[in-house]
Amino acid sequence: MMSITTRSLARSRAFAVSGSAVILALALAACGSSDDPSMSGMHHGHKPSASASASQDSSTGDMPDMARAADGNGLADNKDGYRLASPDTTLKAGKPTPYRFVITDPDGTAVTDFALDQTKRMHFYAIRSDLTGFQHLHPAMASDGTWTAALASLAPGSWRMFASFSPDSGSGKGKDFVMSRTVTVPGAAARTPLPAVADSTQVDGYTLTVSGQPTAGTAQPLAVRITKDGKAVTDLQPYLDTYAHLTAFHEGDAAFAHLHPTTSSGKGSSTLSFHAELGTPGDWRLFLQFRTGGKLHTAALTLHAG
Ligand SMILES: [Cu+2]
Repeated sequence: MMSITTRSLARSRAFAVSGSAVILALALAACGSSDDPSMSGMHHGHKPSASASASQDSSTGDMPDMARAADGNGLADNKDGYRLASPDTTLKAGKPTPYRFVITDPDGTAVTDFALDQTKRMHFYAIRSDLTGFQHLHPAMASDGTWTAALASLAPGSWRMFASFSPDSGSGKGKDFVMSRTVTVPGAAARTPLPAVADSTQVDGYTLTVSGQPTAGTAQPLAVRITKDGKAVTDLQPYLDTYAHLTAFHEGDAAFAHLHPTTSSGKGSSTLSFHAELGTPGDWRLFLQFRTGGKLHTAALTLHAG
């Protein structure tokens, strides 16, 4: 289902860090069937089409190419002539392991020029087919364009490796891409059932409570409140230039959705905005990363998009 029109609806979001509560307001649009990988890279604030998410008032129709606004699901390994290539189709289980890859341009040449996004030139995600094992890494690039993601130990099974980037030269300059490839980790693979849909979850002593009901095909705000010992958290620290980082994967195909809040800090309060692309109905596993006391926390929650 197309949901281009929902983009403009997804624009009133607020992230309020008030004295009493931390509210992450997410706007969940449904563009997962769309065709523009940039739509899934909403955190790429340098991209014009993503600028709406950085705008307080996004009522303007700033998507000149609405027809392309589909398919941000990241399941393909190529787009617009660019390609994610890797020699690593099988990785060993049970120990830290590197995953090597290269991004090639339409000429087949390795791309070495990438734009900074959220302080990084490459964002990398690993997820097992049952949506366990989430890893969010920032790989290092060799001078020849070969990236190496230093993966933590992988459980046996089928994995999907996502690269999210924006070339800084060539025909892809200014575009946001998300691509993925699968990797097999040999061994006895036990499938973990997706945890039930819930409106709260806990991590490291923090409780995250979600309110709002995302609906595929429409924009729905989703608020996440972070508390500890019953009290609202007020000591969120910046992580990748923002106060929270949200990634989501769709059950079944591991389609990708990515949200970064846009932050504007004021006296005693911050406002973060999210824009999500949950285009496919079904259950999504959300991974919300935030930082306090110098430590990164990753909470997970199953959300249903009807
Ligand atoms: Cu990242």
